[in-house]
Amino acid sequence: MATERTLSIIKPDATKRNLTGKINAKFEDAGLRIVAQKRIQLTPAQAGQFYAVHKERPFYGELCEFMASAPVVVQVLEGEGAIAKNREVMGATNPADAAPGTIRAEFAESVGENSVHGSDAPETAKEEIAFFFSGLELVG
Ligand code: FUP
Repeated sequence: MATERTLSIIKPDATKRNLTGKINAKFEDAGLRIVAQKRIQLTPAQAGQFYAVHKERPFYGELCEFMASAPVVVQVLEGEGAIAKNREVMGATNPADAAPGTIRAEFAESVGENSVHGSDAPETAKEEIAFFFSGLELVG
């Protein structure tokens, strides 16, 4: 399988509870390398732009407010099949359905406040990485 890069976000519910290190350990234990990382505060408008694909969904407003409610850690994870591997490590969107040992099973508070985001396909990974990082910030 090819080496891939994927965009990950540690969300406000997790940064507020000081879980960045515990979540990063899950990525590293799974063989994903954190090749870029920064802690930033999004505005609701920036969160809305990032999640534009969901703008017709009933939870969109709440999702944008939540993503801007505290700092997030945005990161690029690299590894063999990194996109699918990261989604395995994250677990299902709703923590009630997430497999034991996954980030969402262990840390997520609800379907809305679910601790992490991960790109879902190669094309979205490319777009989402470019949304947050310049080429100069990706040192491998
Ligand atoms: P995921 O790819 O697992 O992050 O899930 P989705 O792309 O389906 O959803 C993106 C985000 O929208 C979720 F992380 C949280 C939010 N969401 C809700 O708040 N309620 C829902 O019913 C579904 C998603």
